[in-house]
Amino acid sequence: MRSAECGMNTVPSSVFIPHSAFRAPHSMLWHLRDRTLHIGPRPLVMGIVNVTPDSFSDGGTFLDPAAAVEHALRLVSDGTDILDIGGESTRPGAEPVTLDDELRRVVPVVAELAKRAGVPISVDTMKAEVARACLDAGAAIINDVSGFRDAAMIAVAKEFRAGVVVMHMCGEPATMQQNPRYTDVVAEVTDYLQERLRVLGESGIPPEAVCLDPGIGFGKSLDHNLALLANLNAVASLNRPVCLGVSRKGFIGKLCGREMSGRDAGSLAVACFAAARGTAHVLRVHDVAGARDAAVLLESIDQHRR
Ligand code: 8Y4
Repeated sequence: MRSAECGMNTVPSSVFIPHSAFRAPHSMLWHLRDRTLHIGPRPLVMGIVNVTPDSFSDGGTFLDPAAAVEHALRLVSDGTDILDIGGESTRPGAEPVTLDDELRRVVPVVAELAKRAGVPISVDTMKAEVARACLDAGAAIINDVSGFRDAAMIAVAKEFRAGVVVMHMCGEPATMQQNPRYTDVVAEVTDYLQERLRVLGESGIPPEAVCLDPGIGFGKSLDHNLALLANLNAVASLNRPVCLGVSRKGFIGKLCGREMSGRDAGSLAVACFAAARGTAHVLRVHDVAGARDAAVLLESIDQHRR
């Protein structure tokens, strides 16, 4: 079986914050073009809007732009802090989407929502041309699951001073789940994200624009996902907000024995675990209403901490 290509020889280099830190050591700022999001004790909710015909979630998938906009506005009324709009499925083995198709799907939805939603719009894309068109249409964040390894993507984000979500992925979407291997998944993911922060900084994207993401499910086995979740303080110790995407993913289905439609409770449990430890700050979810209630409750409890 082919192995996905992962760094195998990295040495742990980060100083970790304690497991028990409920509150972030200091409140963090995330610069997105003309806006600044304050990352405090309340985790931010990033609501998922898929504009794809083949997403493997049964919820939040709308090929019709009008339906996608309607769903997104529902997520806003449910209390989302950010909308994440995506037109390319990253499902293992999914057909790659052409540039024209992705532009046709995503840009009209982003343009409409940038005018009407009142929350920052994130675009889930690996293509610099899509990122540019969406930033022109008013998007504030580029969420690139390929981790800004394309210099053209970096240049676009820099030009617009966009916020960026930099995710770890081992390999490529088509093959990433074929026998992923690491020596120390936590150290390797953390070191990778630290290195991306350095490269982006040298390319003119300051750390204040960056949110980091361990890429749960992207070239990771069940044990890799659990090790990252249990030790996410390693990523949080890079002193940037951490985005966590676990919503309805396969490892929850595996452990709980649930189909896609029954995974929201488990998804929220995992997100709350990380948010309550202060190791996840942006929760990428399908069930916005649930995540928002959890975020409000976590913040209320934290305010009573002595
Ligand atoms: C059901 C629906 C089950 C969707 C699984 C999935 C992440 C991400 C994705 C993530 C960031 C997905 C675009 C995979 N996951 N972006 N995108 N972090 N930043 N699968 O974890 O949602 S797509």
